[in-house]
Amino acid sequence: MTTAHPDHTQQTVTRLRVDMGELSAYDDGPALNDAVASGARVTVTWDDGVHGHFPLLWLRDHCPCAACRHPLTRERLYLPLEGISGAPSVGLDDGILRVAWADGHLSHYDPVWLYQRRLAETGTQHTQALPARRPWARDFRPTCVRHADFLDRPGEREWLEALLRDGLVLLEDGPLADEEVSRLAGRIGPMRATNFGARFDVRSKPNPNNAAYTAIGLALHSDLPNWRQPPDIQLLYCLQNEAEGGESIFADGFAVAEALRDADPEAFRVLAETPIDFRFQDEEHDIAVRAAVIQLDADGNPLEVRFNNWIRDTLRLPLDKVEAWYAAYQRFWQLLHDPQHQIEFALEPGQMIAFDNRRVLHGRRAFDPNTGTRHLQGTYLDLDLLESRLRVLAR
Ligand SMILES: O=C(O)CCC(=O)C(=O)O
Ligand SMILES: [Fe+2]
Ligand SMILES: [Zn+2]
Repeated sequence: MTTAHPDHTQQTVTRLRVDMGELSAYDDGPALNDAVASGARVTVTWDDGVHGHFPLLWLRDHCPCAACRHPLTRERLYLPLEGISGAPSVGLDDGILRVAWADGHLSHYDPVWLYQRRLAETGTQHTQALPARRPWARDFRPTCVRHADFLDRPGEREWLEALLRDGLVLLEDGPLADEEVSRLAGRIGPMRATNFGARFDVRSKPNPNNAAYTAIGLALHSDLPNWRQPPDIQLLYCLQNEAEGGESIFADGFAVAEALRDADPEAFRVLAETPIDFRFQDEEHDIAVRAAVIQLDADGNPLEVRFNNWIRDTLRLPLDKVEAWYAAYQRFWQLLHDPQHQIEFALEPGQMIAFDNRRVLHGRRAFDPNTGTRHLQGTYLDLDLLESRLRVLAR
């Protein structure tokens, strides 16, 4: 056991950094005061009084030395297939945790890196600092970022954080330029292509293969729930909106699912536990999947809402389950379309709405194409690349 030198300040720790083999920055944090090995664990104490317990196996697996992590790719080379043989000697070198293993290998660990990764006794371990999802309150209004600000790192970061937190964010004052949506999407990552192409035009078309390409009203829905992996994020960039009608409508599917759970637990259970069929067919495609309307994660929280009445396929359920399913669907439909759960506004030319297609449902009022043109350009993005972009911007 070693105790850090009493005059060991936080500045010194910041200077004496072990390269833990990651590109992400670990901000300054407390210094290490103490490290003790006992049994199969090392217990460390930081100068804010917090203790951390690290199993020896875990520490060996996370050694950042050049033999254990590739110095260029920073990927792990160490393979944790062997146990730890013999008791290591543990101490602090200038405030850095040193573990000298019985087989002669030597490891050093940055105190702040360890602090951020200390292991809870039980329960879910939080991973990395991405904005937590926040259900829409009654007075929810979308964050709006100016196009010019989005082109700068802080504005793009604000946009990404709002999108991850609220599942919806607005951009305004953009140019009325063809393909601007593709240029904006390109900052985040490659566009996610579907059977409607990588980039699609939403306007009323002569031979539509999709309700969006007509002028009819679209009730709240998610796009492409007939895919095993529906697109994560949808971008809709407004180029023209002169027609009468065509206002956009949105609802937080997760918040409304929770409202359903409160109001009618049985309806919630039915929608969460009953897979149904979704299917899209045109001349070239027949894309179908069977999945529940509300999908839950391992903790029972909503993970995805699949909701799209016009591509819901034949309801194939056991006879005794049919009525209960319709009752549950009606209940969810009514709650979603209750004005207190919706926001509605007309997109202005130069505005772009972005939303989490697996959480937030979208729709539009009918419009009259004889009164003017309505033209949106849309695309999809993967959530992984949104999160990636935010981590890169936060470095
Ligand atoms: O026309 C709109 O506002 C939305 C159309 C739509 O639902 C879509 O493009 O996915
Ligand atoms: Fe849609
Ligand atoms: Zn090593």
